[in-house]
Amino acid sequence: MIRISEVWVTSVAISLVVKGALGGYGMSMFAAQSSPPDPCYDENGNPRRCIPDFVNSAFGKDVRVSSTCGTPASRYCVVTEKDEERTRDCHTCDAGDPKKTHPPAYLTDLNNPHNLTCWQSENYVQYPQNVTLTLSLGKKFEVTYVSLQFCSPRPESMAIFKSMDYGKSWVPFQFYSTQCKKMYNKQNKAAITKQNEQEAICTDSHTDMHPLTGGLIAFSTLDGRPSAHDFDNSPVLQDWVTATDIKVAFSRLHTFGDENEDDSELARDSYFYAVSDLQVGGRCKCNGHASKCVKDREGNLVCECKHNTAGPECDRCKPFHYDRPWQRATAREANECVACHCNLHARRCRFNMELYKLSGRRSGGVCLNCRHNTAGRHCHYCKEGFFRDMSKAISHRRACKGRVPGLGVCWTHMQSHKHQHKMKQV
Ligand SMILES: [Ca+2]
Repeated sequence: MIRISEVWVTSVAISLVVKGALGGYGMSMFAAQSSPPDPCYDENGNPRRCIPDFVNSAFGKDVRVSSTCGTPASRYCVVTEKDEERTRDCHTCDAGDPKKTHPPAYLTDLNNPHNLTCWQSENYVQYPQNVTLTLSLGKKFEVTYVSLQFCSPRPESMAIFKSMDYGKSWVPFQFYSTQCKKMYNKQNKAAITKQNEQEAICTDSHTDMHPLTGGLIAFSTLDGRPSAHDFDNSPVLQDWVTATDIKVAFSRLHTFGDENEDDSELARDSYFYAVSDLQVGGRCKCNGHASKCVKDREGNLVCECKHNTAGPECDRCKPFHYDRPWQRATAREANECVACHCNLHARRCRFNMELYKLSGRRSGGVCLNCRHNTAGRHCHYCKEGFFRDMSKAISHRRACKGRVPGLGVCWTHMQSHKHQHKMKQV
């Protein structure tokens, strides 16, 4: 009876495993058959590094903005220049009119070059006041670039920040200013060396007031950083590109210097920030252990972890897979997590660094709560008071037997021997 139920449990377990594996690809058998092979394993089933697709992780996401025109409806004027002649065409920004609104959603909508949609700030929010755009990516990403396409002239000074803790703390990513020292206390175009790879720099590139519309600012996170070519082996740069949130702060508007003249109202209505497209290019961060990110039951974006890993970024080993320490996958090594060897007698184990080092960095798992009367690091021998039934493999649940009446062969044998001995004595 026990045997039958064991077989049944095993077959259920296998079917669950198969279902689980197929579930990763699609709901139906047909979908599973027609889907491509799992990029996290090679054709022989060996684990290999896998990474999610490169995406614009800002696309379609909400951006929190500190200032938007149109509530109430307001005038704004667009400056154009022709043959040194400057003209201003004035329009209305009205959040209540679909044709005249410039909401934050226009920052991350589909970017059609023939029909640009622009978010726009209120007029003349000038230094020391700033305008900020904050974007939550929902989880850790490895960011390759942050780019902004402007409808207005580019800012005279702006900063890009990142957060790695969902907006609790911020660190600078990059500064742009015509006056780096004065605005951000940074040297213009400081050199990046191996010693300061995780430091934001300031540049006066891309800060010209011209073009008056259509200018671009694109910050490439790894550009000019010495270890970029050896990213796999640079924890500093891996950390540098990691972000959960991106914030852009427009610090100072470019002006023609006419904002304090008699006709200053017209001039001030000409100065605002307007952006048609904000992009954050990168990959969902899964440390080389997942090929895609999916929404979990709570609607949070998480890695679909393979290689026996777990966690939102596949940043730890899944339970019972602690035979060696967690590691990020590299191009050469998948560094998959390995199950502890407990001979089917334990469900829990822990990692021991000393044992791992002693084994030549091969195995450090220690089984916990060995069952079926077994003991030892791998539940590989019988615990005190029990003896090994050599007719069964050590992984058999009855491999260890007790010396208690009615159960142990040896005991019965010994008792009968004693009995005979006693009889003889009598
Ligand atoms: Ca747009």
